[in-house]
Amino acid sequence: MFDRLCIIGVGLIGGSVARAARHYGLCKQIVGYGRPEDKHNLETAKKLGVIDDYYLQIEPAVSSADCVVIATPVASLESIFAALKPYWSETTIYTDVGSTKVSVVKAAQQVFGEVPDNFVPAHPIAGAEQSGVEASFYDLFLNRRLIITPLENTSKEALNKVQSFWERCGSVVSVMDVKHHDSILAATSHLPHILAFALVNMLGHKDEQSEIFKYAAGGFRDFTRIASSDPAMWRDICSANKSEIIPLLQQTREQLDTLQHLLENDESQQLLTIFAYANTARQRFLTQFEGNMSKSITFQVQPGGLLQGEARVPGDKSMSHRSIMLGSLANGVTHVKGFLEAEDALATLQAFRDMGVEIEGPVNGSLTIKGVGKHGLKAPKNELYLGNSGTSMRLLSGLLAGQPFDSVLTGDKSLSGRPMKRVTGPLAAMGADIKTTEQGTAPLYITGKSGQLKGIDYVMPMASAQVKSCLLLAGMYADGETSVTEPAPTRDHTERMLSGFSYPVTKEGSKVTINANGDLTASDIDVPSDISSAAFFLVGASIAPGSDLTLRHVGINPTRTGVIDILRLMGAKIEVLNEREVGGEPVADLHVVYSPLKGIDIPEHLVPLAIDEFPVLFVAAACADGQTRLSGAEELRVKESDRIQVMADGLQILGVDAQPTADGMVIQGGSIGGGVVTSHGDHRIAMSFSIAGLRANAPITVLDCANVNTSFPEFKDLVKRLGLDLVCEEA
Ligand code: SPQ
Repeated sequence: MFDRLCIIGVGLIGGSVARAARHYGLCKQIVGYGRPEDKHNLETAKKLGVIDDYYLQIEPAVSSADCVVIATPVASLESIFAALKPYWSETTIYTDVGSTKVSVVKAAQQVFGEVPDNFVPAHPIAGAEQSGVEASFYDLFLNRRLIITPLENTSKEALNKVQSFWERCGSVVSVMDVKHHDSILAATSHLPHILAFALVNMLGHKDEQSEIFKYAAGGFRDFTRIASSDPAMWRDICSANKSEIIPLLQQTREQLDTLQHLLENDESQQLLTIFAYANTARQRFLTQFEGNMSKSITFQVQPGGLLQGEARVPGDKSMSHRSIMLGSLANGVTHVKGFLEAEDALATLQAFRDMGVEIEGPVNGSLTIKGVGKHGLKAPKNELYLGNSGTSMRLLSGLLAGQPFDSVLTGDKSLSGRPMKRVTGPLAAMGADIKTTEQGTAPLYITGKSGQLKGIDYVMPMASAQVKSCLLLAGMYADGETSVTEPAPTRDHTERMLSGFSYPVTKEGSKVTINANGDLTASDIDVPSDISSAAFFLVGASIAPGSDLTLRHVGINPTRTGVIDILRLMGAKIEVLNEREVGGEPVADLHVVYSPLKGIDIPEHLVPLAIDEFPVLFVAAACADGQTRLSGAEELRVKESDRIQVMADGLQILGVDAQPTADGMVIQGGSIGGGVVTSHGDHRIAMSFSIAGLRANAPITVLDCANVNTSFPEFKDLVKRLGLDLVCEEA
């Protein structure tokens, strides 16, 4: 990209820029510049091979450089600009790495009058505990965010080149205006540094300091890591951005006062609410932002083992979503028990918080939702990010189509590839205005059509509970009746829960009908365990000789129990015990013991009733005697991954004769071998291949398992406790 790169200030950041540029082959020659007192440091940089040469005078350093990176503390920028001014070249690109941008721009204005158009202010959000060139490393910026803050006159060419330079160093580049950068960084970087410095300063001055530090553990270390940063640098950053930081310090003080007051008055419930909110918000930050940037999780599964004991798997995902949606729209307070604390359901929860609903928890699966009524949602300030969750996006599109405000729905890579026309098509027929990409995928741009939707009589071309539920939610805001006819029964949690909240909904054969003449009355919800999560253990115990397992409090709604019927047809021994009804949904304990399985032709009418369980049923088929044939399941191709192709590919790697077809698979049962398979980021695929380990004759490595957290974060611990040798590796 460049012939000669000049780094002004070769410390941790400047040195790392140089190392990255060299590592990724972005320039031919790298020189450093520093003051005479920096000579020793520059000498070290040269010895380490970070730079090719150095200068103590600015002219020879920058002459013939086609890119100059200023990596000195922000307080020095004005004097650096002044030194550069006599040698400023039109053909060179100048950029910086300062943590505050208003001050950098002001410094440039001070020296040049107008900021030169070939200066591109930038800020890599990366750092390390140590400082100095010795601590620099080439991948400091890899998968880290980098913000460029161009001005109106910044040259497009220079901007593009700086952006491309950082992208080639592995950074994730965002562009924003200077002031916005400083207000964001004040909250996410500058304030945390001040709090860390303040805490260590306070504790350090206490008499008993040695005692305190001696017993300080991980929490102290994590919280105060950034207090090890360069004090002079942080003094300069905080001074430069004080106008943004001071109001935040005031808010922090108020928050601490609130916590102190709650402690003094033993208001533990309120305290818990604040902690739980923070816990969920941090989780969301990790999945929405950090998760996209790095973290890969691999499951290493040793062959053999059996499943024994008893367990209660987490709450039903479909019902958890719906409990938030209907609880939020109800009049009154809804208490939810058994809520699934996993990423998908938490995405729905966050979306409703973003629309002004007050929700306390979750704490151990319990939530309190302060319903705002059918017309009480508020316009979200930002797009609603729904992660990996198809249910959230499709159901919300129906609900939001008839609101008096606009909204935008986004999701992760997998969700952004899933078909949305199946909902936006019929919603458009009701008068909704929703824009998708040309491929009919998210983001969804919804223009609220309050009071303008009309009911329709829709015959669904595919058996989909999400499409049905979406239209029923839209029907609550439409003029006249909205009816949905399904080609085969699909899960009916929306209809049941609507009735539980006293909202009129009628069912005649395969047709469900709703209209706008109703209101939701808050009602407590007890979410049973998710049969889709239980399915991994039903299959695991059925295929592993010696297994004997009881799964407690599992939802056995007849629209979800296809997996039990299919496994029983294959010869599985599953008993349904203690059947009871909890909050309008049937629940039971499931007892399963090992039994040799045989291959079958899976009856098509069971397909929608077991739609999410096929990945693990394919594993059962691979262990069965004879051939298993599935057809009529083309819907599997548009789930979190193409579950037909991905499972067939993985099973073949494990030595199983698995032939994909357009709408299913043909599997010749036999033995399962070992190997490395990938889940393609699909939670159910990751868990299914892990279960295969119980009957494999060699270790199985399952790549890309982070999304297990979308539906079953406890899976790895639970399956280990029950008898599978699984190790979770994070990188
Ligand atoms: O929410 P999401 O991502 O679509 O989740 C899945 C799953 O495997 O967890 C599908 F991939 O479950 C869907 C299910 O397949 C949940 C659901 C619901 O809660 O209404 C209905 C089914 O989808 P569909 O497309 O058949 O309506």
